Amino acid sequence: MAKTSERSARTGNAKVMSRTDLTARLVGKLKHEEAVIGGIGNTNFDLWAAGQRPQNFYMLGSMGLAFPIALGVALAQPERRVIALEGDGSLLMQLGCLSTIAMLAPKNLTLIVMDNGIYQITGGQATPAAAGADLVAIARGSGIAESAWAADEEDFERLVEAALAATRPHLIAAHIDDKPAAAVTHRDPVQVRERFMRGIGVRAAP
Ligand SMILES: Cc1ncc(C[n+]2csc(CCOP(=O)(O)OP(=O)(O)O)c2C)c(N)n1
Repeated sequence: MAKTSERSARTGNAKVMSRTDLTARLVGKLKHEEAVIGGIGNTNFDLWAAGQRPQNFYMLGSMGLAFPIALGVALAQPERRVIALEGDGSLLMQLGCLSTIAMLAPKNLTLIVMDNGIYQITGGQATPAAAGADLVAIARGSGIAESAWAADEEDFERLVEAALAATRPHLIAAHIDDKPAAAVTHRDPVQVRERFMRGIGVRAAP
């Protein structure tokens, strides 16, 4: 497995950051009932820890579905901004979604990849990202031209602001450390679904 410093050099010397901190910075910018889809793994847990907004959907169970679910929400609700958070291992399992997103090009979709180079939640095994797969290069090659590594926290915030004002999909990748998430999502799939459906206005409150 390549050392963190080698991986950073290959991805433009992106700083290794905290997923918990970046997630809180992202959520702090959301003022318009934006939908946020958290993928399985620690992206989900840190989204939960950053505050349980009714417009958050917490994917539990299958890897690689945050971006596809977010694409569906973005197409169904073009007036709402939609953000998806995914781990590198999960995205690498579902790379085809990138070219589909590029082809459909929703104006309101932002993709964020938290790349720690490991399948952290199942024990820290190395992902192909640790061996050299560059998720930004893959996204660009899939047709998402607006794809970038966040160099540091300020750059991450700048990229998020640009993405939230954009009219085509953006992908932001961040090198993150292997610290555990700040909380664990409460596992109640029915509640997760119903709260989200009400949160995005497609289900009336009981
Ligand atoms: C289709 C599928 N394969 C395997 C698993 C087991 N599994 C759950 S989370 C996970 C690792 C996720 O890695 P990543 O997306 O990089 O997130 P991290 O754990 O690093 O936060 C694995 C292998 C699963 N849930 N679904």
